[in-house]
Amino acid sequence: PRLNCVAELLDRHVAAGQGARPALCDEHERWTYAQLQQQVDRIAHVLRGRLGLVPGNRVLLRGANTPLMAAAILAVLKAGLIAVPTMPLLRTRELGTIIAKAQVDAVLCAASLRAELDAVPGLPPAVYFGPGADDASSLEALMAQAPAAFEACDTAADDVCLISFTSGTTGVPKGTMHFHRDVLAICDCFPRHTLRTQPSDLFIGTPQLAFTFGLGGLLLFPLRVGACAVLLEKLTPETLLQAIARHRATVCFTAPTFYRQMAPLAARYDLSSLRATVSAGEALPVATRDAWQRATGLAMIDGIGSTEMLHIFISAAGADIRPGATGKPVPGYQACILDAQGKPVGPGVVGRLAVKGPTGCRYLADPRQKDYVCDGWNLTGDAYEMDADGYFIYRSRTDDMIISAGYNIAGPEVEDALLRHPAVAECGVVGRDDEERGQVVEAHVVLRPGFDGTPALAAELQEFVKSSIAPYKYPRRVLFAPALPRTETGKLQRFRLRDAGAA
Ligand code: 3SK
Repeated sequence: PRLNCVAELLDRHVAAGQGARPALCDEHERWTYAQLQQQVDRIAHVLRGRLGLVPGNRVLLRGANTPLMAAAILAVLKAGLIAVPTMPLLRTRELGTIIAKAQVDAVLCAASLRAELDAVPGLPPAVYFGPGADDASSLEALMAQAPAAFEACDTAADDVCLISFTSGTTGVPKGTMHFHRDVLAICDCFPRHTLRTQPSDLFIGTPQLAFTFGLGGLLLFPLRVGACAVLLEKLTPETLLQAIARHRATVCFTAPTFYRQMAPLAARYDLSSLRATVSAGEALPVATRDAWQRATGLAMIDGIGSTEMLHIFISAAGADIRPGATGKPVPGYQACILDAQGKPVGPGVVGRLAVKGPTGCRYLADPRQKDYVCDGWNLTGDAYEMDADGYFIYRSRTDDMIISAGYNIAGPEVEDALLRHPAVAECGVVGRDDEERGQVVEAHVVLRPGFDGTPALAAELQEFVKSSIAPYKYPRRVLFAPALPRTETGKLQRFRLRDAGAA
C-alpha cells in the first residue's frame, strides 16, 4: 500500500480542521499544526526543488532539539527522501563514516554544529540553518522563497524513510533502516497502549531527535494524537525541572541518570502537571525508580527499546508496574528468552532476549544482519529473565555478564546495590580478568560532593554491597572516577571502563 507517514502524522490533523492546535514549541515560539505544516512544506520544496533531490535520496540531518530541526526531519520524510539523523556531538571522523556508509546525497545542518561537518572530505551539498547561518544561503532564506504547500510524496508503506545509527556502546555503530509504516507502528504500540497518549498531553524531555528514543517521544508520539511537544536544547536536570513546571508538561521522557539527578531537586518545583515519566535508553535501577517515586509520587514507566526496533517494545505502566521488572511485551510485540543454542527457556532462567513485532532489525549493508535476526526474531544484546507471571527482568547486556569463580553476576545488580549508598552518585560495574577467579567484579564509582575516594570508603562500599545482595557479588576492585564514559545517548560505555580499569 501507498503510505507517507508525515501525511498521517501532520497533514491529517490540518485537513481535519485541527490546524490551530499547538504542535511544537521552544522557549521563544510556538507553532500550530498549520504553521508546522507550512515550515515542513517549504523545506520539502527546498530539498526537492532547490537541491534537486529525488525520492530515495538520503539527507543527513544534524541539529539539537529545536522546532526547525523537527520540521527538517519531517520534510525529508514528506518529500520521499531518507533521513539520516546524527547526534550533535559526533566528530568529523564519525560523521565521515556515516556519510560514506549511508551514501548521503545532501546535508541539513545547524550552523552552530558545522565545524566538525565542514571538515569531512568530499562533503555532499550542505545547507545550514539556525543562529550563525549565512543570511542569503541559509535554509531559512531558501524557505522564504519556497511555496508554502507541498503534496506528500506518494511513497510505499515499505519504502525506507529513516536510517538511524546505533550509539556504539561497543564502539562500532550500525545503520538501521526503517520504513514509513514502522514510524506509524511505533506510535500505535507503546504510546497508545502503555503511555495512553492524549491530545491534551504536552511532551518534554532530553533525548535528542537524532536518537529514536527522542524522535518517538518528543516528535512522533505527540503528533500522532494531535498533542504538543516542547523542544529544548542543552537541558540539565535543574533546567528540565524548571521547564516542566513552566510549560506544565504532562509527559517526560529521559534516561535513568537524569531522573537520579532530578530526584533530590524535585521538591523545589511544581511538577503537579506531570502524569507520566518514561525512563529508557538504559536499565533503570530500582534505587532510581524508588528515589523518583519518593520525590514526586510518580511511578516511573520503564521501557526497553532499541535503535533496531525503533522504539520501546517491553514496558509497563500503572498497576502493571512491578519494581525490578521492565514489564511485559508492549501490545503488538512478542518476546522470549533464548539459551545459548537459541532454544526458548522457561521462567527463572537468564538468557538472551529475543523480540518480534511490527518493526524490526534491518541493518544497512552489514553482514551482522544474520547474527541478529532469525525467523523474524530480533536477537538483542540483553540478558533477561522472565518470571512466572510473564514479566521480563533485565539482568545485563549479554556481553556484560560477569562470570567469577563459576558464579554469574549481573553488573547492573551490583550497580543498583552501590547506588543505595549515600556516597555514590554514579557507578558502572564490569568484569576484570583474573587468574584465580576467571573474572572479578570491578566497580567504577563517581562520588557525591563531599566524599573522598579513600581506601576506607572503598572497603565500606564493599561491605555495603555484601550486606545488601549475595556476598559473592561484591566488587573486589573499587575505582573512583570523576565521571563515567557514556555515549551521546546516555548509555554507559562499559568497554571503556574495562580499558580504564586495565590502565
Ligand atoms: O536504547 C534504547 O533503550 C531505546 C529506548 C527507546 C527507544 C529507542 C531506543 C534506542
